[in-house]
Amino acid sequence: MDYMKLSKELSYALRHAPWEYELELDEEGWVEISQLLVALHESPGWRNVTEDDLQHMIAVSNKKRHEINAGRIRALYGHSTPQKISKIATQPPELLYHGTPVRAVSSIMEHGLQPRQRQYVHLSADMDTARQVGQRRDDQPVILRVKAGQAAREGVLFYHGNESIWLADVIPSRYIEQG
Ligand code: HQG
Repeated sequence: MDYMKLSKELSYALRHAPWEYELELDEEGWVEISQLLVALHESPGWRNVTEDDLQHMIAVSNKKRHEINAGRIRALYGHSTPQKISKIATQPPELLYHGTPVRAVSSIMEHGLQPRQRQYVHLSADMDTARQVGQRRDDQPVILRVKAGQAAREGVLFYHGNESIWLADVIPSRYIEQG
């Protein structure tokens, strides 16, 4: 089985278009695995997918994008569905990072970091992760430093995604540094 392809399909279903699979995310983004499997089994490529395959897909992935608990599965970040996934705000580390294409920097320094198509702004816990995120769009991305601790103390909300990804609401540019 192509577990990377399965992971992409699940990210699409659980982050962006659950209705295409006749699924409804609960407030925290969970769906019943049994319901997800019914939907997947309708498509010829995924007729034989089992819960064990979903566990294996998570285990072999280079990023922790999904989690399973008590017969349910959800995406940990990345959502663009109209109803915002509810998260518990948490104090972040003092510094977080954001990798972005050169062409986006002037707009970010003017308007702050915005969620754009997603529900939350995505930040990286370390520069390496930020570089990888930025390289999806630019070979030589800019790594911005976000004064997350200070922003949180002054009222910006941050949420834990996984061990290397944090989420936030709009981050005003006064908390963002270049270079
Ligand atoms: C940019 C992937 C202009 C922002 C990654 C980014 C991540 C602005 C783009 C996760 C802006 C949005 C999310 C502003 C933000 N003006 N551009 N004011 N504010 N932007 O894909 O953070 O592999 O929605 O810099 O690894 O790139 O799918 O966010 O370039 O963790 O699991 O607008 O998605 O994870 O792009 O990536 P995205 P992102 P997966």
